Amino acid sequence: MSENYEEWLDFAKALAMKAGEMIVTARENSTFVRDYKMDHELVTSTDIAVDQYICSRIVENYPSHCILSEESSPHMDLGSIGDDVPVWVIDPIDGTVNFAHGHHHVAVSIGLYIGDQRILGVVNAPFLGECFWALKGSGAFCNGKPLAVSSAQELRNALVATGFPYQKTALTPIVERVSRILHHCQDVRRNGSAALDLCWVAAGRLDAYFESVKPWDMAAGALIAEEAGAKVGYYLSNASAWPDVVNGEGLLVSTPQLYADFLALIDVDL
Ligand code: 2AM
Ligand code: CA
Repeated sequence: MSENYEEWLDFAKALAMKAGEMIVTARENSTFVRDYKMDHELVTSTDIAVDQYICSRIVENYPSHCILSEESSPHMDLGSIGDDVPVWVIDPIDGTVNFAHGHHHVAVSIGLYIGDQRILGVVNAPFLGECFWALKGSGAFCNGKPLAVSSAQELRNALVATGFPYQKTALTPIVERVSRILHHCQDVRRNGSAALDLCWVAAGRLDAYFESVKPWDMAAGALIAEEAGAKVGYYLSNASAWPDVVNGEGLLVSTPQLYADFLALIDVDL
């Protein structure tokens, strides 16, 4: 393991903690304003402020690294980046709808990959007082305690999370899959933060999670789930424009025991 990895992880944890404080303060003082990206996707002034804080600190400390960020560089051409260049993948607020509505399921997500390897992930949930992290090959943790996926063996006992896109035209096949899950599994949760759904699979609080999400929603959480023993794969085989290491399209993450059965349940032509 590169000795830089530990240093980068500590740096990412410090950023995520400070960003978490900014988020809590903004909501306590109601000092944020709402706006809409592409007409329908909620973004607040706190998303932008936290993004600026995180990105400026990365540029300051690691000027040779690249940044893919939901708010400031979502169209970064990842194909042109060398295989040995560290790429930070940032979602300043994952769960913006929850943030704006006064819910607690909100997280800062910071991932880092090099080439085709996920190196580290930090997901801090400031209202819940939980900071999740993982380093490739070293396990996954929540507030310092090691994480492990659940031992659920059967679909009928599985608690499953998913999410619904802002794009209403994409809803029908998801609703059909949710209906199949409701018939065969214990229940469904829609918590509103993909990063936290992945961490909750890692913590054994959820048994499976599936959704189509963007790189910044999953870069950190996918490693955290993987390091806790989850299987990370796909229920859709659509060609993606994103490199595999940050491809969240048709993402399926579950305990290894449930993966094949769960995939068979939702892998239907819709
Ligand atoms: P965001 O808060 O950064 O926008 C949950 O389904 C995940 O998808 C979240 O990580 C959220 O990220 C994003 N998302 C996409 N569509 C959403 C919607 N309609 N409501 C809430 N979150 C949505
Ligand atoms: Ca976001």
